[in-house]
Amino acid sequence: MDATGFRRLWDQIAATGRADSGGYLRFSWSAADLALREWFDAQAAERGLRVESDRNGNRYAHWDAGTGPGVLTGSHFDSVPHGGAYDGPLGIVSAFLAVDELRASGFAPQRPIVIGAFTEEEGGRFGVPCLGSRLMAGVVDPDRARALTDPDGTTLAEAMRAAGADPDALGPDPERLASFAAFVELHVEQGRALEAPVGVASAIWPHGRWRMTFTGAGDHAGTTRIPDRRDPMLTFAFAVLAARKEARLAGGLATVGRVEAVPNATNAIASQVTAWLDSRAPDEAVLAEILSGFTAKVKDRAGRDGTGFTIAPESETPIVEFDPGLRDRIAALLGGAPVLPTGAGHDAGVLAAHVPTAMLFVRNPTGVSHAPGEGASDEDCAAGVDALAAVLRDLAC
Ligand code: HGY
Ligand code: MN
Ligand code: MN
Ligand code: MN
Repeated sequence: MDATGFRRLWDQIAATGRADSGGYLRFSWSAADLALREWFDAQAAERGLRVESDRNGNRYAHWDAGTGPGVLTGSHFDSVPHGGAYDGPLGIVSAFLAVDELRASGFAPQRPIVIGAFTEEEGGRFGVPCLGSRLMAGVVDPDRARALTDPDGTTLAEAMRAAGADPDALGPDPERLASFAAFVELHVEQGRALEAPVGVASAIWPHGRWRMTFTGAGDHAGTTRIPDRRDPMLTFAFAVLAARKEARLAGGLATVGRVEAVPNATNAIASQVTAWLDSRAPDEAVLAEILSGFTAKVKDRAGRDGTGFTIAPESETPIVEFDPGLRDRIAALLGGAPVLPTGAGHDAGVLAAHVPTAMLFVRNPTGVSHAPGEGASDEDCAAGVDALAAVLRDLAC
């Protein structure tokens, strides 16, 4: 694969869902998502691949060859709000190019090769990450999923119906899982940890997201004396600082990147603040230490502020250690590619509990992700395609 060939296909979707910020607004079941699905179908048709959707809205392009369970590769199209171009789509574009490379070499797979596009991986619209793969794996309740709402109050069920999909079909899909012999997800690296063009994932850090609700007494900003206030924004501000401090002390990560205030008025003391905590750590013990220290300190502060504080998990992912045999086989196949963990969640982290799974990382020179500055060079992306083709060849013969 050469960089020009990668760029040619990459540029076909570069403008889809891009905002003035340079980031992407690719939310599941939105117009941008439907356009990307159409692009996916057109790419599949160009290659004579059989396209289908599963009951959970994940899409597949099948290279029907050989017999038995297939080798799945792919990733997701959706982004966080104003996210980067590569997180997700790189794995899908690379999969099509890897199939091209295998076919151009005359390779005849002994088992099917399937390109997959998972829906709502980021949880950027409906709040639960890896929703499509989690529904397939039976780890998210379909009724809960159907009722999930986006920031405008639209439910997943309504969004799917508007897109011509059937939300009543949502549910576990063990047959689909059993149809995969392995899953390899290629993904842009999202830290600053990969010095070589391509790396292999060893693990996904345990991580989760928690919904926090701070309650107090709404009142007038100009007439309410300080001692008379029960201001949830104050406890919220303390919580943001406490999250950072607990994480730093424990050796993990904690982020508060999303907040909603009621009534969200400049001249009114808030009556309620809702915010989300994202925390991740190298192991479960550190993550538990962050959460317990944080929760205790914020509860204590709420008591002193006269406000209410509740925290509830929205999604939690235990540590994922990828199949060491597959991991080492791939690293060796790629000439001793670096092996490294990631703090980012992926559909591969969900499927790893059901299917032998591996991840390939493509170098991200800025290390920036979930922001417009996310990037990867065409040369490294082309190297990623070559690596993916080599891995698919190895697994499908
Ligand atoms: O949030 C994550 O770790 C992933 O990008 N969904
Ligand atoms: Mn992401
Ligand atoms: Mn991703
Ligand atoms: Mn007034």
